[in-house]
Amino acid sequence: MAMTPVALTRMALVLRTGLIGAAVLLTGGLAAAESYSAGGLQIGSPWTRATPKGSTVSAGYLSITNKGTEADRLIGGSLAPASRFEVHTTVTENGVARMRQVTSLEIKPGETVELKPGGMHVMFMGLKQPLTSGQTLKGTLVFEKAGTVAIEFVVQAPGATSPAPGGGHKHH
Ligand SMILES: [Cu+2]
Repeated sequence: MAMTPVALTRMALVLRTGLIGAAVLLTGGLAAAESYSAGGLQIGSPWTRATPKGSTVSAGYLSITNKGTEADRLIGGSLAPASRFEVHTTVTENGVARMRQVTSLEIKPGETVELKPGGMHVMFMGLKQPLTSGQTLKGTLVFEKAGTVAIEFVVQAPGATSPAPGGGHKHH
């Protein structure tokens, strides 16, 4: 077998979670942003921010590209240390930005939906432990058609605005 130990570990992880069709593509480097595919969906660079002391919530960001021919919807997910996971949008009312929970987020064929600071995001609530920069946390995304996809969120610094430390942006 020509597989590296890293590839074997990744494979074991996918097998252990019992998920078929969630291929993990390594982009190289420790705690680097990764991309995942499930059916026609491609999920890029899931990340979140370290939590300040005493805080039990954090937001998660990623991109979802639909390379398939049917629309799909993000309907939920999980993060290991969080007791609740919600899909949120940000709306501005009277000049004040507020987060609002939505039941699902549609990704049309050929479309890329970016979950990023100031816009759509996923919300982790009831964190049982603080999130620390450099951590990689197991989680899932649940789609109406593609089902449950195992992913990992990379924890960036509290003020981070992108998944790449230092502001660099990796193109695929
Ligand atoms: Cu939120």
